[in-house]
Amino acid sequence: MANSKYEYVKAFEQPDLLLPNTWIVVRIDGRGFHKFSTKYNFEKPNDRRALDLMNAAAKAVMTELPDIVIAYGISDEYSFVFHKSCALFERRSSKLVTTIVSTFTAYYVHLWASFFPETPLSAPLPSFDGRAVHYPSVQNLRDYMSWRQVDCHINNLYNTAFWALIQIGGVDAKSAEKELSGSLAADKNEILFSRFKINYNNEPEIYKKGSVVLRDYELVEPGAAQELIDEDSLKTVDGVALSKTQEENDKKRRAKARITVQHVDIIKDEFWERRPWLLSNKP
Ligand code: DGT
Ligand code: MG
Ligand code: MG
Ligand code: MG
Ligand code: MG
Repeated sequence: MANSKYEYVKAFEQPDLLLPNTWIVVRIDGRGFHKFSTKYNFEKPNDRRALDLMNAAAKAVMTELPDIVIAYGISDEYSFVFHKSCALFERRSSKLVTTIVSTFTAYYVHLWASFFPETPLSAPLPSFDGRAVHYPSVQNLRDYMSWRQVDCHINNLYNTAFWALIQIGGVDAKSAEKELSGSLAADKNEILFSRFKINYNNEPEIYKKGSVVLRDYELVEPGAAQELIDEDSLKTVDGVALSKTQEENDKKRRAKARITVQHVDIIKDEFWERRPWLLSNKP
């Protein structure tokens, strides 16, 4: 069939393939959530409903996109990690980012009423921006994840101290800010403990560590040989083992796995050693 005379415009579309063989992180972030959190009276410094809603939306995204290996969320942001071998959408950056952003936003709005039953959403509705970054090595990827979790810790310690000074100490925001300026982590811990009897270590893990979303396979003991066998691969016909490709097994395993949200340390080696499939050469 003859092309229309208009079809040449397609040539204006620029390719935006992400580099092959690199880890892809798509990070989304709530637009203007400072204002949004005020409008909906989010509790300070942390609103459990808002975080649970973020986590539910992230779980939905991971369910719809089995290529995502792991996700990590704090505040109004979420990072979704694609394995370096991921071939989804031919690794087109805009297609990956826009799919994640719109799927996440759709679920955030759809699930809002389950988490905020008393406060219906009204315009302007929540929206999110997104970007894709690639990391060439496992070390770079882990440093990225560690960066986000350290950010979570630093912000949460500061915010916990800041709001304790205001809500319990009765000081105004300016004085609280002044008191905390230049303070070290130990100083903030001390203010919380000596002035407000708050032991920061006992604060909820979700606030201190953020939220890790992953597929829940059986944990492997650190240092143990990695042998993840799909039971179907052990099936036999007349005593002859049916060979299934590892890839098929992996796909099945991924689709079957329950997606869980955990509030754990992702900076130390232990998290990754116990879940070798996350960073293995085969996703
Ligand atoms: P942006 O991202 O440049 O469009 O602007 P914002 O306002 O979203 O700024 P951002 O993303 O740097 O900071 C997130 C804001 O969301 C921050 O002002 C605190 C607010 N927020 C997030 N989670 C909570 C929460 O659980 N409780 C409260 N009160 N505020 C929250
Ligand atoms: Mg921002
Ligand atoms: Mg934001
Ligand atoms: Mg943010
Ligand atoms: Mg289409």
